[in-house]
Amino acid sequence: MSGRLVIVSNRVAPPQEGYSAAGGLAVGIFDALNKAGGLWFGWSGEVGAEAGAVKLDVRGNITYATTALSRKDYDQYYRGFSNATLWPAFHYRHDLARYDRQEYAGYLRVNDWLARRLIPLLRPNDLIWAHDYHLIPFAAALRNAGSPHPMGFFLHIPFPATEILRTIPPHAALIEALCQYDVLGFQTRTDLQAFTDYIGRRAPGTVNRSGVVHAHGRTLKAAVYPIGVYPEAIAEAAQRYAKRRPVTSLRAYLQHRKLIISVDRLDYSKGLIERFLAFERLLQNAPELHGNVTFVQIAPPTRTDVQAYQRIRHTLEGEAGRINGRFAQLNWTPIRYLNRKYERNVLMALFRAAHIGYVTPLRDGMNLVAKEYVAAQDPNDPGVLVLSQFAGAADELTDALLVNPFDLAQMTDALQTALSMPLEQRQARYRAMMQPLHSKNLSVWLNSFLQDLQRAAALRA
Ligand code: ADQ
Repeated sequence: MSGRLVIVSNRVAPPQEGYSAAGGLAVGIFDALNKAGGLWFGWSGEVGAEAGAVKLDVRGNITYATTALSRKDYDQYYRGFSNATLWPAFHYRHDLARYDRQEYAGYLRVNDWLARRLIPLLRPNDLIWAHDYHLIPFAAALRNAGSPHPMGFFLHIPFPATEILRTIPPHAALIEALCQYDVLGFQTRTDLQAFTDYIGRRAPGTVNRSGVVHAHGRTLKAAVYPIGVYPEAIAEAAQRYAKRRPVTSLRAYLQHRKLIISVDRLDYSKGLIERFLAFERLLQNAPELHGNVTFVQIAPPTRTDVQAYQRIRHTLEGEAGRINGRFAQLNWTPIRYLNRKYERNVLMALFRAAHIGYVTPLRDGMNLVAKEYVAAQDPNDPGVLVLSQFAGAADELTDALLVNPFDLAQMTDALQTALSMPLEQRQARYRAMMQPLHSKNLSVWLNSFLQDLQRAAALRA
């Protein structure tokens, strides 16, 4: 790659957490930076102390540049506009979104402030790649601060339909700012289509068939780059960790029982309540399953200081308790609900031990758990993926049992079908799903985005 890669993301994954603790995105970024060498810039995760100073930490090929946020910046930029306005609205939950002018001002202010802190660290040939909804105005802020660099942006979450986007009061300014990037990446064709629709009807501007956007006096590229995983590495980790402690003790508990597994951040977009209720229906409809199937839901809490997250946590605790109270036996708990993180490799081994991967978000940019679950399976005796049609991953994993998470009866049916699916059909579905996992793996995502960013750089030069 010509030019150094500079990654900008809201949170910089701390190097001491290491590779094995990282989620899919962090794995991808590590990989890109490790190969090419580069800088990773963003918030350190600290609030208050020493806000303002940029801390540099050089590890091998990668320089981590991080800064703390002041309490006010955290409240307005992160907890406020990013996670209480943009996140719900972009996930089609504008009923949960609130808008506060001061928070939006804080969001713009922090983007400006971060841009001014990055400027002294930049070199002339750098390529800048910003990630996610926290940083929509970051390119505009960098350009105002004098940066001539090529800049790309990848949106990890869905891009909402125009009428939903319009419920965010500063939508026009946000999209004008987004057009300051040179390359825009989306997870799915649906997201790109929604963006194209907004540009055509509201910007106004055009997006042609090759994804060339003309809007707000600029020419840029918009395209679909579905994020992937490294399927071989996942399969290898899933086997290697099969004999580790949490996996063996779960197996010992299961004995003959079938395992249904779900792993998510505790978030209202992930459809956990609907999932619990569909499992309850399964137990209600099929008494022969009592004592013979266990549903493990792993869901570490996130954004615990945002009200909507406190509410969903409370509701889920209530529902898990109620359903368990209704069906449990002395030696069997139907739902095992765990609010904690696990080491990545342990998760992969748990996926391999599960007969069903139960992944039913109400809306999700991609959902890497769905891909990880498939990649972790034993090819000779694979489990079945039950997948929401509203996860980006459903575009590629069409051989999953696709469900509408708003249709509880359909989800219950899918669980029942999955539990009794014959081996040959499971194998055929597994093989079909592995194809896109290989052909669109994580390095394809990285390389295709970076190639387009380099092309944009050549055009700017
Ligand atoms: P997330 O909403 O965080 O990501 P997801 O794609 O499922 O959702 O990625 C989560 C990652 O964290 C996975 O790699 C998973 O294994 C890991 N993880 C989840 N729970 C864990 C736990 N308890 N312990 C340890 N690891 C855990 C956002 C978007 C998604 C998009 C990704 C990547 O919301 O739609 O797919 O970015 O673009």
